[in-house]
Amino acid sequence: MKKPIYKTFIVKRPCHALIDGITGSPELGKPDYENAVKQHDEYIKAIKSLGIEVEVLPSDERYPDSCFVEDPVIIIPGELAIITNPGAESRNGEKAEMLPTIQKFFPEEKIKYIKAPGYMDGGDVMPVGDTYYIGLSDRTNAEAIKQFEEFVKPLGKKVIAIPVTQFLHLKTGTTYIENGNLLVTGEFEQTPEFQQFNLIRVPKEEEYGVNVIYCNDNIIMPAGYPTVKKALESLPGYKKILEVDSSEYKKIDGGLTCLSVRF
Ligand code: CIR
Repeated sequence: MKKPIYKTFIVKRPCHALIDGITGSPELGKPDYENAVKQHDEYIKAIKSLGIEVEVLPSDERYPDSCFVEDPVIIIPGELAIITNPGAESRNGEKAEMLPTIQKFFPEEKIKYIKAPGYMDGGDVMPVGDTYYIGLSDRTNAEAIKQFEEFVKPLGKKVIAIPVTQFLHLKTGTTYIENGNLLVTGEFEQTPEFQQFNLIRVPKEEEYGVNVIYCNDNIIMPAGYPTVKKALESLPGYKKILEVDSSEYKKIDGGLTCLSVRF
């Protein structure tokens, strides 16, 4: 299976309102804004150290969760950009703010739009070669998956819907790191469609560590997940495993993939 080659990541600076981002884990407390900015700086530094161009968008106080740029757009590299229709009301306006940036990279005929009653977050979309696994979650519905399939089928891509019940998004509980390796935790350890992969099972106490970024034979993972780190280090085929502290984002259910659009 051909591996993707990444050249550009889009990120967006966290805003002060980030402390009021949507969260399913209020017991972790509110994010510390200053520290979140510092962690974002480190995130950008790690990406740049891999030779990737980073397009850094300014913060937007109107949208507390807008640094999670993965959700309002999905890029099918070299083919299309799909502007999603984010499933959380307070985030839906982020799609219009993302559009001018996407228009810098794609002509209008290559930009598609998920439309109501379809709604989708990019955090639910996991590409594996020409197959797109898409989480059927609180943020992504069957109608949106149908629209997505209509956009990508003519390009020879396949879409498989995966029910998500324990996590915010599909990629909150599983990420694909190429070479047939899939990190999984919770319900995704049992998902029939995933049994064909080399499953790297992440224990419950380290479940946040399942969300890692694959980038050109390197991996960026959250700091503080030793079992995940050890498992990744034992796999052949990876050059660097970089750790980035994303603890402030964890407090509002954001992982490392959520903080960038990669293509
Ligand atoms: C939200 O609930 O929408 C944000 N607090 C977290 C979004 C995380 N995004 C992602 O997993 N792709």
